[in-house]
Amino acid sequence: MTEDSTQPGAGSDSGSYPQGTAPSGTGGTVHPGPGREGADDLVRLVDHHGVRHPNRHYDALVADVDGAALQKLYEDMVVVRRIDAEATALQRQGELALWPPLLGQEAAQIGSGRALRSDDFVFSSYRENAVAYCRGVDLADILRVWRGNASSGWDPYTINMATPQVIIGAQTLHATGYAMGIINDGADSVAVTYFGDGATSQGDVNEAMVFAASYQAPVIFFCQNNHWAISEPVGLQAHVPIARRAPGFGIPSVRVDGNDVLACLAVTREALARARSGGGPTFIEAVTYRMGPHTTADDPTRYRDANELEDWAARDPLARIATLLDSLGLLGADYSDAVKAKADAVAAELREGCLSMPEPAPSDVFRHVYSEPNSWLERQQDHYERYLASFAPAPQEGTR
Ligand SMILES: Cc1ncc(C[n+]2csc(CCOP(=O)(O)OP(=O)(O)O)c2C)c(N)n1
Ligand SMILES: [Mg+2]
Repeated sequence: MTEDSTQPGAGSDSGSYPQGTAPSGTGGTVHPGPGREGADDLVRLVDHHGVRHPNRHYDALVADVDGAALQKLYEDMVVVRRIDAEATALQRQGELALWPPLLGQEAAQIGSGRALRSDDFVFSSYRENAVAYCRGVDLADILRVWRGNASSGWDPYTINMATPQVIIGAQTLHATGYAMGIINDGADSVAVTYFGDGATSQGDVNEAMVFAASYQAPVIFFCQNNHWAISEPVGLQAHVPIARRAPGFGIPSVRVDGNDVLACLAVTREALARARSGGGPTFIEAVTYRMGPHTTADDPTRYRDANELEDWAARDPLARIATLLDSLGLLGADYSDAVKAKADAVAAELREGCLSMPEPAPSDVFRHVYSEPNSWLERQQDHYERYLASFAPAPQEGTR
């Protein structure tokens, strides 16, 4: 695949949409911004050959990203890929019930996640484990739910990130409501909500955009278009690029190469600055690809072409930054060894945290339903405990 074929209007970026409706023209963005030829153009600062392209508008937003900062972004991506691989292995070994891999989406999540301030608040789906990493989550906490150990992984206020939402798109409403609260508080923090291409078909997401625009709420809608909603390709539900929908709600939008960590950082910083200064919401469509299965319970070979995966593997988000670092003389053996050692250490910590998680008592399931005592629930708990006790071995003759 040539670089040209990844440009909008050609190749598989546009191939996701039905023939004849490929991205083109200038109609997709309320504020196209200087440096972008048309509203549907992908913002891309580092191409998949690892070549850094100057950009009149977005360069200023990442001017502080020197070699060391680029190395840090690369390290983050290597580490979260390792976390993802380790969690997948834990699931395959029977230690987790399920795992939703993020393989291929590291740049979208690290680029956006590293743009945030600690007082911003994230509302995500189940796949944003790299964003949780950026927020400083305790590693074992990202596995707790998937191990069936707790109904929720962490206290949202410790890292200013709500626990993962599995009801598709619901978190966009939570983020918008939170952002309306930020206005009432007179604060300059921002709510950021992550969701997938499939989620944009949900009423919740559309309702959230209506409210966000009406109240000019400081919220970022960060859509990771990974091309699939389980087995449904994005082209089925989106006959034009998803980013084009937002201006219809009065929300400026931007399409970014979701496999370019630097571009994702730049567009998120721009959206954050807009929100902090009273400019309201922004919709970001990060065009990326889910290289793994939907979850470990899914088999994508049943519904997608192996060639598609091959095309996207050539645009791997980590490989392009590795190539860029190498061309800058910043991918030496010492640095590479240190990154690998860090990823191994994080993976070991994750595994240890998973295996050493205390098993909850079966009746703990009743503990966090209501904050106040509830007689109905107490009766159910009592019934359940007596039921469990019925499995206790009967006392043997002569042992009384
Ligand atoms: C309201 C609702 N409807 C359906 C589902 C079942 N479901 C789980 S994941 C998923 C696909 C979501 O696709 P997308 O939004 O693109 O996110 P991705 O999984 O690709 O990150 C669906 C339909 C659900 N969890 N919630
Ligand atoms: Mg998707």
